[in-house]
Amino acid sequence: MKSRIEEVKARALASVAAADGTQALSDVRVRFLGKNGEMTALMKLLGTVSKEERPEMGKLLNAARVEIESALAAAEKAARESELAKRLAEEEVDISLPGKMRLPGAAHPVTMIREEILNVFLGMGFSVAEGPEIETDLFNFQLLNVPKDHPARDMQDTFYLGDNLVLRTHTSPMQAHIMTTCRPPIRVVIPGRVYRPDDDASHSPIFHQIEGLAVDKKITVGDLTGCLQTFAEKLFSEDTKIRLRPSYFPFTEPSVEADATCTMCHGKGCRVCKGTGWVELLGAGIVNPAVLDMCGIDSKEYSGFAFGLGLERIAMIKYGIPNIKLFYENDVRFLGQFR
Ligand code: FA5
Repeated sequence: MKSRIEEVKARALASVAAADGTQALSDVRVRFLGKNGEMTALMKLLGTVSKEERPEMGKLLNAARVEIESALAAAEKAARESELAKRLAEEEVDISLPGKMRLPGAAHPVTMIREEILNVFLGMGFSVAEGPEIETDLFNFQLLNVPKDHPARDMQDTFYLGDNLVLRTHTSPMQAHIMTTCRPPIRVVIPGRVYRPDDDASHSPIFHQIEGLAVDKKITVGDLTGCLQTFAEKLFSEDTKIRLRPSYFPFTEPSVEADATCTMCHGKGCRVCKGTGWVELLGAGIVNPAVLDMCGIDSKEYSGFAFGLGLERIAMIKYGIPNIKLFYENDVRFLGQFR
């Protein structure tokens, strides 16, 4: 029995010494000290030893167990420490490296200017409506006093989706939608995306407009002028002035182009306004009585004004942006300036 104990102890200590890492040591622990381990088996054999020898063998067995246990504990501690040191070395963090920056998102400048403009008109008692980007020829042209084959169609030629459907060239068809479905008094602004076969530094094939429409009894050019003057003061600055120049749109009579004093030089003349002191703001006019009647509103009782502005153009004026393409390239160096 004594030699068995010595032999098992020697193998256990050799296995502890040879074990490489905490997992291997755990296996050694199970093999020698576990419930079915070799030392436990020897304990069970103690019953077969003679009464005289038993106390000595018991002592020997306990001493061997303590020795194996303490060798295991020391080896496990050393293995844990070396594994931790290895992990720390492998996972070393270089705190001098620059962090990964997450740039916060922000609204696109066209969205920002749209919200700003809509808020100005909401403050003046207008409500907001939206409508379809695919329009019938009837709403995009005919109800706006542009019959088929009329030369005025050349002003806004467009992308046709068949004989009768077009990508809307302006937000003005919404005038006809609203006047055929709502009764005066009407005060509404309509933002939306529009399409034209244009392409240069200040014209894009897809751009955004806001339409304005007011219909009531006794609406005059004075109401239109007052509304646009207030709009320009609120959007740009208190000292902004507007002026109206005669123009032509088939759906308004009279028609005007509204200019505002240049936001860069405040009317003195600079590069942005090409030395004139004025920048073109929008198209507008008194709703043509023929349009009111076609939409079912009695032109003898009611009159109205309407206007249409290009959002990109207004943003270009307000922020001094030289090229419309900058809005669509999604270059964060450009977009980040508006945050
Ligand atoms: C119209 O679209 C009329 N519907 C406006 C109107 C509404 C007049 C109601 C009377 C009553 P115009 O084609 O001028 O008008 O366009 C209006 C604005 O859209 C222009 O002042 C300009 O700022 C902008 N715009 C026109 N074409 C483009 C384009 N291709 N790219 C960017 N902006 C454009």
